[in-house]
Amino acid sequence: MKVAIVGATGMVGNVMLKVLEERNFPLDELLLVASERSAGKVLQYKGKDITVISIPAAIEERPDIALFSAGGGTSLEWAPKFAEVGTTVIDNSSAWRMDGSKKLVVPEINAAELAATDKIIANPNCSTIQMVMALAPLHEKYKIKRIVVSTYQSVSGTGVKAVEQLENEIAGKEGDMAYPYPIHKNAIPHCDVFEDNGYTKEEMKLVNETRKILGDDSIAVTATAVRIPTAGGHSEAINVEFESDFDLTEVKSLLDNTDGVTLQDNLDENLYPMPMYAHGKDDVFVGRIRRDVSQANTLNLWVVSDNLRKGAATNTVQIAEYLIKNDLV
Ligand code: A2P
Ligand code: 11C
Repeated sequence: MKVAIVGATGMVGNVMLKVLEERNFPLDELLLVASERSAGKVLQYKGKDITVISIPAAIEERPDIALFSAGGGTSLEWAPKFAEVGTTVIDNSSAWRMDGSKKLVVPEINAAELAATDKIIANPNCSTIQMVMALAPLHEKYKIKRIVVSTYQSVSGTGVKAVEQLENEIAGKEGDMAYPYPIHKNAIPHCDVFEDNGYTKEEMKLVNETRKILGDDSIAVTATAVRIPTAGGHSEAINVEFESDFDLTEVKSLLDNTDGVTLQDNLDENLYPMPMYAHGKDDVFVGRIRRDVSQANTLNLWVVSDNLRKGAATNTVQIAEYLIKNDLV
C-alpha cells in the first residue's frame, strides 16, 4: 500500500502524519507532498526522514491512496489527475463535497455507500462532522425535523496564520492578521466568506453537508458560526427538534453506545465537554443534554471535538482504513 499526503507541510497534513503513525496505518510507502516551495524539505514518519516531493512527482509514483489537505483550488486541479492514474483520493477541502457524483463520508455513519469506483471521496467540514456524529444515532431513532446550531470555532480551523495572530495578540506583539479584527478577547461572527443569502459559507456547509451525510433533504438546518480565541477544538450548541418524542435516559444511552462519541454529562461533577480537554483526542464529546423547555420533542446538546482530528485528519484516515479493510482500493 503506497499512500501520499498532499499538503503534508500544512496544519491538517501534519496531524494526518501523526494519526497514521498512532494508528499504525497499514502502509508500505509514504509519499509526503506539498508545493514546489517545500520540495526537498525533510519530515519524519515513525522516526524516519522522508523528503517532501511535488505533486507531479507524486503522480508519477501512482500511490494507491492520496490524502489531500492542500486547499480547494489544489484539489480541484490535481485530484482528478491522481484519479486518472488509479489513485483513490480522499479530499479534506470543500471542493467536491456537494458534487452529486462524489460521496461525502463520515465512516461511522455512511461508509457503506463507498464503492471501489469512488476515486475522489470527500471529507466533510469539521463543524459538520462533529455535529452529525452526535445527531446521527438520534436521527435514526427519533427522526430530525429541524436543527438550530451555533458554533464556537477554534482559530486552528483557519490555519497557521490565525493561530499566530492569537499568540501574537496574547503576547502583545505586532504581526500579520488572519481576521479583519483582533481575536484575543473577542468573538467574531464570521467564519469563511459571506454568501448572497447573508450566511457565511461555513454556516451553509452545516446546512448542506448535514443533509447529504444523513441522506435526508427534508431536515431543516439553520446555523451561526462564530470564531472564538480557542485553539483546541470547535464547540457547538445544538438545538434539535425531532418528529417523535424521546426519553432523556435513552438519548444518553444511545450516545454512550455510539462509536466515536464520548458522553461527558454529569452536572453534579461539573462534567461537560470543553475544547481544552478535547484537544488531541479523536472522539466527539457530548454533554449538557437537556430537554428544550420551550418546545415539544426538542433537545439541547453541547458538542465539542478537536477540529484537526475527527474534524479533518482522523476522519480522512478512517475513510482510508475502511477502503483497505473492505478491499475497495
Ligand atoms: P506548502 O507548505 O509547500 O505551501 P495549510 O492549510 O496549513 O495552509 O496547508 C496547506 C498545505 O497545502 C501545505 O502543505 C501547502 O504546501 C500545500 N499546498 C498549497 N498549495 C499547494 C499546491 N499548489 N501544490 C501542492 N501543495 C500545495
Ligand atoms: C474553519 N471549518 O474552522 C473551517 C476550516 O471547509 O474545510 C475548514 C474549511 C473547510 O474555519
